[in-house]
Amino acid sequence: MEDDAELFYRQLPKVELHAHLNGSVSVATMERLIARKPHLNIDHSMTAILKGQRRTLDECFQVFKVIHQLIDTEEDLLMVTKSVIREFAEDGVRYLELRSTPRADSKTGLTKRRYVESIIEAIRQCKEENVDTEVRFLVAVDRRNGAEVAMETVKLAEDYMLASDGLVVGVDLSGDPNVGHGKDFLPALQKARNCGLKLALHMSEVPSQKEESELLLTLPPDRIGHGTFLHPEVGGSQSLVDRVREKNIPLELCLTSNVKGQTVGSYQKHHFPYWYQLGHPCVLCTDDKGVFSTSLSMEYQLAAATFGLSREAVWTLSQQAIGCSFATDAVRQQLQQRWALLLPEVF
Ligand code: 6MZ
Repeated sequence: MEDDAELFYRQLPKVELHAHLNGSVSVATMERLIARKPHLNIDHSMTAILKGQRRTLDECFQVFKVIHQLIDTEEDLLMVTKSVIREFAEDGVRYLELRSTPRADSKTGLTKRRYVESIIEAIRQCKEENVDTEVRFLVAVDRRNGAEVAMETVKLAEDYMLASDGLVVGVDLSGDPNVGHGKDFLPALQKARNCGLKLALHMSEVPSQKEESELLLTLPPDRIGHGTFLHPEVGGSQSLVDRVREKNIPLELCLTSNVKGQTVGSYQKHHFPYWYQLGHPCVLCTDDKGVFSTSLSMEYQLAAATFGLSREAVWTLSQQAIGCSFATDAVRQQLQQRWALLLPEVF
């Protein structure tokens, strides 16, 4: 049974801006995938980190490898994307930006183009079926695949930005932060920016990325994923903080992901209050709701409980996220109106 607080957080209209598709697959959908591919001998403990459990970031990346084995056809992608969109909508997410790394698979005939098209098709089908959330797509560059693939990925994103009626809106830089260097991706990211794609970049997810973050800030990105080690108290620097603030670059903050992936010691030690108290735009996100066994309403509830936010403050936090999205002004306006209309239902 849902208690009053849970109901409030689920009904609260929310914006999700940092969700990796393959990390967002729920247990129920995972069951369907596992049943389709019994020969892989995969069980649930290999695809999700349950309550109370933690893994190193390295181990988290092993989990994605397992999930990728289960999702390797157009049919899988269509099914998974539709389920993820529906689950976010059921959790009260009214605007969703999904991101995913195009993969090809010679065994199943999956190509990177068909990968992107399957996701776009899923978004279209959800719209036709009146699933109550507006969805956009960011094409992800996996840093492990190097500069050349990054450039190809950006070209793909550019093609589909033009061919998707505005569904593809940007590019993400993600993948194991301990692999590769940001400088290798500057040309591709610059190209993305020049052709009108927005940039959502993982930055300072681990302590060793200080120099890389300085470099990426020259682009500058439109949003920063995590930014865990940007501020001086954790080994970042005041000049990094100053630059992020000057350019007013929103941060996508994923509490449970950071705690379970052990880049942050506990919820109390999360960098959310550092930035929030500065009045800097912060957007609560899930990162990988399937892998980290969370939901966006749970993330809001956790943030409120840990940092003592009132319901009004929580409302304002969720409303401010609209302005950090990559939606057009017209869509943002519609969302603002929806938020205002839904206000009396929540309080
Ligand atoms: C960096 C992450 C991530 O693209 O196959 N990904 N990259 N840091 C994180 N923090 C935990 N969580 C997920 O979704 C899975 C991929 O997203 C990126 C990784 O590249 C991972 O392989 P897609 O849909």
